[in-house]
Amino acid sequence: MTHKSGFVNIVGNPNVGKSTLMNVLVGEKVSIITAKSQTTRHRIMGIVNTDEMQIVYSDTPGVLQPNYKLQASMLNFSESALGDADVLVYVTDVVEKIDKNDFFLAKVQKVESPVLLIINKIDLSNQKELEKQVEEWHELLPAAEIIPLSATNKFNIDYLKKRIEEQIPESPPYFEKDQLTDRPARFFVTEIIREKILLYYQKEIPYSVEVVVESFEEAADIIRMRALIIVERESQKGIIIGDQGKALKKVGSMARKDIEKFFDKKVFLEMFVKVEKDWRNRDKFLKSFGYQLD
Ligand SMILES: Nc1nc2c(ncn2[C@@H]2O[C@H](COP(=O)(O)OP(=O)(O)OP(=O)(O)O)[C@@H](O)[C@H]2O)c(=O)[nH]1
Ligand SMILES: [Mg+2]
Repeated sequence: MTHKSGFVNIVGNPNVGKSTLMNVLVGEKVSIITAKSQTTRHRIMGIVNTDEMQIVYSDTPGVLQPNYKLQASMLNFSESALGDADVLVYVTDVVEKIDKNDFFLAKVQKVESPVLLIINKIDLSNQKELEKQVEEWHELLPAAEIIPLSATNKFNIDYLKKRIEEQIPESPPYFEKDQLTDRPARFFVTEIIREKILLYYQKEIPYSVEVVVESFEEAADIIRMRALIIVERESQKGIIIGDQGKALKKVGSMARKDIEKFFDKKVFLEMFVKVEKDWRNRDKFLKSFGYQLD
């Protein structure tokens, strides 16, 4: 029996639904999803295994023009995903402007692997509008197969899966057959906490935050963990903690519930806030948080 294995890399502008699609394709919540753009900051792999096939999906940050080093690293993750894809999944949606970030689209036009162009969120559109968009995209990426779908409504997902599977090359598996992701458990703890921060705080706050898990101890009936929320300025620390610590307590309790679901175990979560001035531009911090620099 021949075995197929390959990398399916999901790229596109912020907020078009890349992570939503990734989770639907993998069948697990590997990536966090919020209505705010720049939710995803890393390249995250989600692996789907059957006896005959292993598909390694990569979710990536939304494409942006970097204003600080953290964003430059986010763009690096997206660009790296253009180079090693067996199948490239370029996601757009029915509301974004077609020429947004055309510097990245120019790179997609040069990719040699097959490209599936997903027009997501068709639940927000109508037949006439969609037909017009399909035509416009076809002009821009003539070699790509265009697949309109709705990730949240799971509409047309089976067809996308079929087209992906058909284009996965023959190869031995790249990862162990029982592996679901390339990330350790702690990574998902930081992401769940960051998701709650994105949901709870306004404006610049979520973008100035990094989360680090300092300790993670698993006992028979409980996992004890200590997380550090890193901010750029003293004033942000005050906002994160909130009046009498109420804000931090609320975020901690929302995060704990989801972490318990994730591990299917009781969790004790302690959270602290620390200021590391201008960390988003400092190599030392970025490296230690797992961001690649040039
Ligand atoms: N109406 C509708 N909303 C969707 C659909 N797919 C995703 N969304 C919403 O779009 C928003 C962004 O979704 P994400 O999956 O986080 O988007 P992303 O492309 O990963 O965003 P970044 O990581 O910030 O680049 C969320 O509020 C989703 O619920 C869809 O098919 N229809
Ligand atoms: Mg995302």
